[in-house]
Amino acid sequence: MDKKKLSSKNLKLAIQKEGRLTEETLELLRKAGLEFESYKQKLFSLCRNFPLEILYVRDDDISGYVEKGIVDLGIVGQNILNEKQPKVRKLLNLRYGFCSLVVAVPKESDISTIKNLNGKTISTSYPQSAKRFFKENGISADIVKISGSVEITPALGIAEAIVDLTSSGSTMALNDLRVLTGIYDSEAILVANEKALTNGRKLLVDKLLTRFKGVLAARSYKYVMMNAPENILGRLKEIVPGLKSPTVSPLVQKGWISIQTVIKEEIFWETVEKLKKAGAQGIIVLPIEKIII
Ligand code: PRT
Ligand code: ZN
Repeated sequence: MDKKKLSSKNLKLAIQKEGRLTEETLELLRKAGLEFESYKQKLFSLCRNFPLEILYVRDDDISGYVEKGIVDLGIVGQNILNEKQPKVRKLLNLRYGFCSLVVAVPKESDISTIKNLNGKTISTSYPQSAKRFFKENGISADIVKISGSVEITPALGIAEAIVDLTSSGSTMALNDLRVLTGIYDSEAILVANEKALTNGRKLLVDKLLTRFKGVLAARSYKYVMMNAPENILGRLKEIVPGLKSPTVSPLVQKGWISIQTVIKEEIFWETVEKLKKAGAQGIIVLPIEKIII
């Protein structure tokens, strides 16, 4: 790495170089208005319009770098935090990289509850998480650490069950495995070094955090415009209270108004149906670029 280019004044953020978190992490950074070059061979990037250096590393190394203060910030899966338990500060859930750590067994296995795993061999890349889970459930199992392809170990006769991450569930299905129970859910998290939050960098961290929150908030809302007869305004306000309250303006047509508001993505369709039923017309929906709260 070219040390001369790295400045101690800049904030440093470690992200996954190449993997399941990379694409959405880069998208988040770009949507937060950060300008930088990134291509696969790069080890780090300097932002042109923010005092930030982005370091591209393996996901397993991110929490350690943040804990040791090699970088101020990192974006890493909650699964890694649960497994390694680093002393870092969680700043923000980023709402991507969703997956779950689960216990799975071969489909034909007669194991039907986790209690049946007593005395059995379980392979995993998450030994600490697995050990904790089985201990909490009073089960004594032999945990074998495997660094990759955990899903094939039951077929190879190495283990009777596995503890592994799953998202779509297709890997489990392809390997004739069935999920017995979930251990925890995970998503990408922005974490910070404890000291980065107390020294002069705090201001920069806060600035970046506000930008990320703005991107996330915008993603979870839609901007909606509609026309409606004036006399149903009260009912519409109940259906869409908006961030504070909806913007209402009169239309040229007497007795009609135009309403502008925001609707939460997760309740979007049911809200639009309610609006139509109440008498709203010409409903226009727009994506929101950012919301600064
Ligand atoms: O090279 P590097 O060490 O950086 O990458 P890696 O290969 O160790 O990690 P990577 O890219 O696989 O995952 C990075 C992070 O993405 C993880 O730490 C999780 O936080 C998150 N994530 C989200 C996942 C998954 N979804 C996921 N499905 N990580 C791994 N998987 C695995 C899963 O274990 C299974 O083997 O993907 C496989 C396919 O899953 P299905 O259920 O979609 O078939
Ligand atoms: Zn990894």
